[in-house]
Order: sequence, then structure tokens, then C-alpha cells
Amino acid sequence: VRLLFERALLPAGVVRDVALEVGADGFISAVTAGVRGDGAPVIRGLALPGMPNLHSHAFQRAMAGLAEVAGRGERSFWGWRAVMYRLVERLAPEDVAAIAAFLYVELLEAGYTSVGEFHYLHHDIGGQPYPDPAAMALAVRRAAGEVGLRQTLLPTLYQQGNFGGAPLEGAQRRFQHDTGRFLDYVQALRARDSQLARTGVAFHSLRAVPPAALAEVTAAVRAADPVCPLHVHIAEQQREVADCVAWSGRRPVEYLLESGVVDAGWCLVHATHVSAAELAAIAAVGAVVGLCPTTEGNLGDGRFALDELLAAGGRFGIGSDSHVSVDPREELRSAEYTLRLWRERRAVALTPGATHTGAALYAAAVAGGGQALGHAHHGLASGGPADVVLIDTDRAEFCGVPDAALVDAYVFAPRPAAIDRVWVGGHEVVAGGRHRARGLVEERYRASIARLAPATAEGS
Ligand code: NGQ
Ligand code: ZN
Repeated sequence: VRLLFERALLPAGVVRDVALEVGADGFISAVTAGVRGDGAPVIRGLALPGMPNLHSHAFQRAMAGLAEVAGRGERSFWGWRAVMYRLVERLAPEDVAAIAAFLYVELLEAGYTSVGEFHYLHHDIGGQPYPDPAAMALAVRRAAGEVGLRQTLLPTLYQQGNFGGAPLEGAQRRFQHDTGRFLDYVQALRARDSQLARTGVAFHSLRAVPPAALAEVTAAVRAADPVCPLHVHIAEQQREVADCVAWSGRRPVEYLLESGVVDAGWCLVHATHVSAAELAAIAAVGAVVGLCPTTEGNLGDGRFALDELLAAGGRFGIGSDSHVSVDPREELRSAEYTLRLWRERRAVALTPGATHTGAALYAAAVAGGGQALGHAHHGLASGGPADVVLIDTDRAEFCGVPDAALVDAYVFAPRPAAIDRVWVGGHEVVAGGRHRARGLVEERYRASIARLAPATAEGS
């Protein structure tokens, strides 16, 4: 397939008349700029590399916006988690599949073309493995396949309630694996990988995974695949940092880095509470920081010094996590605006040498997200995935915007229906701003939510 775009965002910036050759494998085999008058129809607008969403808990889409009632339980991250666990206690695989498919349609329409699904809801409602232990994982994988979203499935290890071996409680029984069974489960999923469906591994957090299991699983995963993505929730809440210090004498990032396992295949999700030395060390090993700005804001996690990470040469990508937003632009703006309010300056989160804030944030998040999800290349370049988002620059909102400012304008100012078409692996999944399967997927979602009503009506 050959796609000829009026404009495309290439590593060099916005370039005119760009032809992408897409191989049968769904990857870009050649990019040529300045292609004119060869008879092929020109696709008007601006082609952007699709945004990777490096951190998702798909099922949480069903409660987004329904945990905003003060006065019930603890007004904290931990209180929110209690509400989330009440949803966990009710979900069957068909619910998770319906919710995930609905979310994934929303992600694609918003310009995300791949997702890291941090999957820890493994077992049945009583905490027993399903007859096929991978039933729930395969349900979220199937959802991505149905709607054409590229997915790195991250089966997640969860063994204890807190640092030092605290027992699992209530809903957490659905998350538990012993180490041997977990490795079998990962292996079973890897054996069913395909071009759009890859398997990585996650550790839920240092709270939930004891050191011996972390070391054993990391060694086994690295022996099987030296570049397999490895993700962990690392330092999201002050209480978590304090508990880690009390347990080990080390802060979470310090502890993990000293264990010697971290390499550029790692993604540290919510590296919110880090010292300057920890930030520099994350940058030095080349790991990706998984930023989820809208969820981190929603949960009151704390501020992340993205400007310091970038100044140290560090990498980041974005995730929609609990899905209080499914718009990548909102994640990027939120990361930058937190810094503007904090530093009392503008254009703060700039990669070294960059001048356009929106374009620089977008490109950095594409690169870091792609790295975290295990994509061999990123961006609209030879070898990269043919994951493309077409911006309709003929809309009135874009009139008068010069090419060099198009991505800034897209990221920073209201352009609600800017996305026209989306391709993943060379297949067009969104046309005219709407996912091809939206109607069906909505019906299944509504039916599932109707079954779950008592849990999701928490906020009423
Ligand atoms: C999660 N979510 O696993 O879904 C977590 C909350 C926890 C975020 N951290 C549960 N945003 O960390 O224990
Ligand atoms: Zn998370």
C-alpha cells in the first residue's frame, strides 16, 4: 500500500507531499518527501505518527467519573482504590471484553494507536483460576484485535498486600499468582503473539511483589527475550514511598535501581516521587518514565518534574491509566501546565534543542511510548509501524496556522473534531472521525454496564 499525504510530521518536522510505503507486515518500508504529480490521489491534511498509550487498566473505564463523591470513605488515592475494588469484585471476562473494546474504540478515535494493557485482574470472582487461566487476559487481547488497536499485553505479577509480605485482601485475591504459575501464564500468552498483539510483563508495584519474585521473573523474562517490555508502578504516593523506606531503608526508585535489573526495556509508571539523583539515574539507564498526568491529577498523586527528566536526557511516554481522559493532547497539556504553574514560566517541558512545545512533547511521547511498548522503531520512518493519525487541517480551526505550528495548535488549543482518519498497521480503522465498529461495540458496552449497574452507580 502507498499512502500519499499532503503533509506529514517526520523527524525533521512538518513536511509536504510525503509518500509512505506500507509493507504487507504493517510496517513502513519507505518514506519519500516532495512526491508530486505521480498520479496517486493525495490525502489532504496532516499525517501524525499515532500516539502510544503506555499504561491502561481497561476495566477502569467503567468507573471513570464515578468516584468523585466526597464524604464517603477516605478522600485519597486509597479511598478511590476501595471504590475501584468494588468494581473488580463484579467483573466477568465478557464484561472486561466489552468495556475494553469500548475504551479501545475511544482511544483510536482520539489518536492513540497502541496500548500497554497493564493486566492484573486474572482470576474468577472467588479468586480461583479460570479453566483456561489466561481467559481474562485473552478477553482484553481479543478486544484489541476486534477493533484493530495494537496492544502490548502486560500480564502483571501481584503476590502480597504491601511491603514485607502483608496478606492479600478481598478483591486482591483475583490478582494473585505464585511465581511458577505466573511464568507459565506469560509463556502461554507469548506463544499466541502476533503482529499487533505482543506480550510484555509487569510487576504491579514494589508493594505487591517481593524481591525474590521480582528477581526470578526478571531473570526468566530476560533469558527468553532481551528486549521484552517490563513495567512497574513505582512511586505514585507519598505513603508508598514512606512504607518502602520503612521496609528497606530505600526509596522505591532507589531500591529498584540498586537491584540492578533495570534497563532500557523498563517502563517506570508514576515515577512521581523521585529525588534529583533518582531522576538522573532513571535517565542514565535509558528506562522510560510512564506519565499518566490526568489520572495522577485525579488521584492527587503529586507533581512530576518532567523538565528535570528531559534536561537529564531522560525519556517519557503517556498513559491514560484510569481513563478519566482518553485524549493524548490532554495528557501532554496537563504535564506541561503542571510545570507552568509550579515553575511560573512557559514552555517548560522542552526536549533539549526543541523550540515548539506541542510538537516536541508529541514527538517525545511517541518515541518514549514506542520504546516502552517494545516497538522496534517509532514515528513515520522506515521500519516504524504504519500507525497514522490524519488531522483535518481544512477545518476552520486550523486556518491561518503555519505548518511549523500545526502540532502546537493541535495539542494546545481547542480543535475538537480534528481527527479524520486513523490507520493501525496500515489498516484504516477510523474514517470521518468514527471507528468502523463503534455501533456494535457501544451496544455490547451498554449491555455490560446494565448488568454491572450496582457497582458502577457508586457516584449516584
Ligand atoms: C491500579 N492504579 O493498579 O489500578 C492502581 C491502583 C494500586 C493507579 N495506580 C491500585 N493509578 O496502586 O494499588
Ligand atoms: Zn496503573
